[in-house]
Amino acid sequence: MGQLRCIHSLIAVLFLTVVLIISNNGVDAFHKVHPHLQSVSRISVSGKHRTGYHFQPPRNWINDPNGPMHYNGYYHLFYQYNPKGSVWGNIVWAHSVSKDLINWKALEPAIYPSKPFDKFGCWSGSATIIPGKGPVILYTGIVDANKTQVQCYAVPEDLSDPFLTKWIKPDEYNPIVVAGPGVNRTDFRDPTTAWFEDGHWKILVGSRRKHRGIAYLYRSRDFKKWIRAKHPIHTAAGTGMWECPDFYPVSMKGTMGLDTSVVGNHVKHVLKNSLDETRFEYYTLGTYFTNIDRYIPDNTSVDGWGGLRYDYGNFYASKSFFDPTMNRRILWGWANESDTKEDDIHKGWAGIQAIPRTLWLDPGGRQLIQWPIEELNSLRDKEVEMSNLKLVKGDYVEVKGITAAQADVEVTFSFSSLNEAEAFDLSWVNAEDLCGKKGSNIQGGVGPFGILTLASKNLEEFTPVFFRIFKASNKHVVLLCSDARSSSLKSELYKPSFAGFVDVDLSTTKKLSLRSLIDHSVVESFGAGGKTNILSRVYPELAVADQAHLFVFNNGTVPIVVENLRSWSMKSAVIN
Ligand SMILES: *[C@@H]1O[C@H](CO)[C@@H](O)[C@H](O)[C@H]1NC(C)=O
Ligand SMILES: *[C@@H]1O[C@H](CO)[C@@H](O)[C@H](O)[C@H]1NC(C)=O
Ligand SMILES: *[C@@H]1O[C@H](CO)[C@@H](O)[C@H](O)[C@H]1NC(C)=O
Ligand SMILES: *[C@@H]1O[C@H](CO)[C@@H](O)[C@H](O)[C@H]1NC(C)=O
Ligand SMILES: *[C@H]1O[C@@H](CO)[C@H](O)[C@@H](O)[C@@H]1NC(C)=O
Repeated sequence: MGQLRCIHSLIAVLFLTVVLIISNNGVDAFHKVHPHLQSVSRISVSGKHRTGYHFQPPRNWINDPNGPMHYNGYYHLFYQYNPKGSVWGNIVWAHSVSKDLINWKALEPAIYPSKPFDKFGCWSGSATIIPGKGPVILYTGIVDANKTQVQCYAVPEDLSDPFLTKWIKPDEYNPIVVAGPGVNRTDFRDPTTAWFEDGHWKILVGSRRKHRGIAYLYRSRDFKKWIRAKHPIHTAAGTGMWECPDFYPVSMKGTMGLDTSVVGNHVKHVLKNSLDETRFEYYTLGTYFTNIDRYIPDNTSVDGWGGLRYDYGNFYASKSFFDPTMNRRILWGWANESDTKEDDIHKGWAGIQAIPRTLWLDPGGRQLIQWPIEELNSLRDKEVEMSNLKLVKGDYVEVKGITAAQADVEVTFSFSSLNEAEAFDLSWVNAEDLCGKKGSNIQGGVGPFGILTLASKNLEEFTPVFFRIFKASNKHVVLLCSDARSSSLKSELYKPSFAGFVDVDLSTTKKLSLRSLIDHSVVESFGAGGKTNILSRVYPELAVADQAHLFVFNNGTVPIVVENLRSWSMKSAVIN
């Protein structure tokens, strides 16, 4: 691990340099605003790249998941939604409910501008269930055309309505929090789920001061009058605006999730922020010192732009919640489009939510593990299996008999030796760049090996998801790539070579596993049992519907064995 930590610090230094460059340019990466397109809606929506089982509304733009919760027998998902068009704008809280987190029923928008404190927008926030009282939503209201941000609350109009369809924003105490002295009122948003500790409810609100990212802490005895703690719970220099902070405990043993209010010696805390400047999310594991209301990341957890990510692809503004019905913590994340705004207007829709993931602490204590919720398996239909298939350099073998454009595939690869692994160069700190340098067509020692998703018959188009193993001085470095560069014959798309390093010890077992959820324009992959995950958005022209194929491949010198592969055609979910 020493090696990787060293790599991480190097990354941090490099990124700091980038921050300085960016700050000189004054770039603001917040949603691109196209006023003339915000209310342009299409009569018909293009189905070509729409998803079969990833959440999306029938049309228009979506972004952040908001206020996920389980209450009174139903899961609720709210999300940022433009009811009038397929670019960002006119944002309201759309609302859907579900019994299983897979099939959803759409309701009318729950929260939309209607009060002086949210007249210019109802932005992201969270739900908290107050024991004995019911849910309260905290969200960011936009007060004026200068985008002044305040935190507001809303409560269900009728707690006996099982869907909690209507929400009201009481005039009393609203807004609950405004930016006080020294707080940047135009970068002050996204309240977290509250936790209860030492007689107080506590929340975080994301912000920044110049280039220092900040999570302010507010506390309240009654959920109405809130005061800012003397210190933020945590800040980090050079990271820019912290959007959508999420703060919660994870158990140090086992996979069970914990209620957000749990503290103690048996837990670690997670602080996640969405960094507006990179448009990626980072998290640390650490200790929450309740007596001083401070969070301190572990020394194995890099704080900031070189740190750990839930996902190394299109995945942003995520939010977790505790599901008491199955004692698990579930993570929702928004996956934006990788096509152009013109494409989005033509399609009539933009944005999906990733498959909800159960999340827990890896036994090593240095990172989280994520895995698609088990309910997803209910969509598995026809199954195809392969085992003990040897792949020598240059082999690729088709997995036939499933709907490759809408599939779930789980595969375990093994290899006999690591002796021929390529040497790792310590300057390779950025996984995405390394994948860009060493794609599936650059033959290696151990790897590249993996799967080719959304592939056309003759491989004019394909999105390879693969491992590549390198030898550093005292350990092996494993790279997982999800490379969109050959995903579509169409040019002018964003086709990144997304990648992340995988923290596994290959000295004990020479095996690596991969699961990919393939869904027309989505390839959502989980490497090594959910240690390193990558969601890619891709838009094939040929590998569409029944013209899509799935292959396993090896392009390294060392033969690879597909020990076991199971893949399923996936049924469509009933969504909205
Ligand atoms: C918005 O900011 C401008 C420039 O600082 C100021 O002149 C104007 O009064 C502000 N408007 C509101 C509604 O706060
Ligand atoms: C406050 O936020 C605005 C963006 O909304 C930004 O332009 C400005 O630089 C910030 N000020 C400070 C001191 O961070
Ligand atoms: C990291 O913290 C642990 C205790 O949590 C300590 O034992 C170890 O020495 C620290 N390592 C470094 C490099 O500071
Ligand atoms: C494997 O490498 C060869 C040689 O570079 C290349 O032609 C082929 O496309 C590669 N296979 C894949 C799946 O990238
Ligand atoms: C998703 O879209 C791509 C391509 O336009 C951008 O490069 C990303 O910054 C964007 N991601 C987010 C979180 O907005």
